[in-house]
Amino acid sequence: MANFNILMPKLGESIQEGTITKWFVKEGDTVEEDDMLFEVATDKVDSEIPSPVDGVITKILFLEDSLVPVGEILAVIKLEGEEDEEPTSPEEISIATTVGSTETSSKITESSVDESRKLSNRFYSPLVKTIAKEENISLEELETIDGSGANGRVQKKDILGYIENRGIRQIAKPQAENSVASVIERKKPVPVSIGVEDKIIEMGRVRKLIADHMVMSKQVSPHVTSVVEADVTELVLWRNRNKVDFQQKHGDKITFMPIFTEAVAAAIAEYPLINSSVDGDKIIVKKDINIGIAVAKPDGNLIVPVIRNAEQRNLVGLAKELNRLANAARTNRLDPGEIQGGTFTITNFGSFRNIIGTPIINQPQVAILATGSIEKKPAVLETPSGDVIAIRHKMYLSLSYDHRVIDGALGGAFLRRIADILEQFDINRSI
Ligand code: CO6
Repeated sequence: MANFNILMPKLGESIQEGTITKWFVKEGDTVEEDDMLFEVATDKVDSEIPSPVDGVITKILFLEDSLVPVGEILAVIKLEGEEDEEPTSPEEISIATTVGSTETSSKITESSVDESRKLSNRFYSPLVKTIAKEENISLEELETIDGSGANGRVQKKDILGYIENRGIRQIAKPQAENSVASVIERKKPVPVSIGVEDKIIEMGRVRKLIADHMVMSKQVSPHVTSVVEADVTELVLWRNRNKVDFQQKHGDKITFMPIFTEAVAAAIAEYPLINSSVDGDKIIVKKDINIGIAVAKPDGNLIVPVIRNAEQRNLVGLAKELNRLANAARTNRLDPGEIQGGTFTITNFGSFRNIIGTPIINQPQVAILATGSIEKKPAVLETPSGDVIAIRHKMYLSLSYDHRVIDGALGGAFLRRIADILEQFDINRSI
């Protein structure tokens, strides 16, 4: 019988697994090409996956809430118009769907029944296969290892590195019980008494993810926070002067966020260690400056889309990308890849007029900047004719950083540099 295997799609460059949050079909259903089959969630983004073929669903292999590695077979569709043959027929067709691009790549492989659990058709050298066998690493597990060779090929050093860290890794078991909720066990350290009139709200999937990520971050990184004040009067006056013209000329609004982002990218270029991650005993200093922006969603959740290569964009480019990502985040239209790969995060709680906060690091990054509300304040100014008190626009910037790798001197100097860049904003800058 000719079958299409529906595989867990690769939803982003570094995504290795996804949770099936909903099946739109059941065994025995007839589907047409582009009919929705299931919804898959990776981190905080949900994607609906359509059928690439016409046919009948003959098998569904995972229940809802299963966490499944990329490339695993999720369901089998008997192709429309195909007659039943002997069950041992060797022909098998598998399809790999790439979501987030316009391309859908399909691959037709001839394989024996034994090989029908072959996953993504990655090539493994005999040496890698031997090591995997000796170490009891299954094919499914092998598929989760990042390969550093050409086209993501797993090399000897990749599998050896994986084995070294294996003890501390959470391997996704293709079982229904391995839901996101159980990947990190939510502990109940303090018993809670519930009164009859108290309201119980079940945490949604995204809320649980945020909760787990926050706890994990505090456990992984010793956080410290430094705070500086910046006089951003010139910058505020420049925006007041150019707000309307900027929108007319570029078709996008200009807020303070793109200016904060530009200042952060410039400061990171001077203090590259801020743009790093900790990997065991190694510090990985990232080349690209990919700045995550915390966006508050209307449903009360928080998501962090990433402005890639922020250092290469000008103010107009930053404003456009920020507005695009913030809108996509608020309307649930982000691609999974758009929340991946951040190397530093900015959270702007000035949006709701808070002035100082101590943000939690977005792992595996090592620092996060919080920008407070810009407020008018009386301030002492030094002038040639003596000190005067003037009304100035001021804000607090707070930086939480990972004390494993960033000490106070570096964190403080980096933070002060951001403030200095903002204070030196050229009021005559053209738009
Ligand atoms: N000061 C003064 N005015 C501000 C500021 C600050 N810091 N931030 C925004 N605004 C103004 C902004 O210029 C807009 O003014 P108009 O153009 O004159 O209308 C207005 O407020 C609305 O700005 P908006 O928020 O729509 O756009 P912005 O580009 O500034 O920010 C965003 C985009 C996606 C960052 C923002 O919409 C958002 O979601 N912010 C909340 C992020 C958040 O919830 N972070 C978590 C905070 S909790 O970190 C936390 C430490 C703990 C407490």
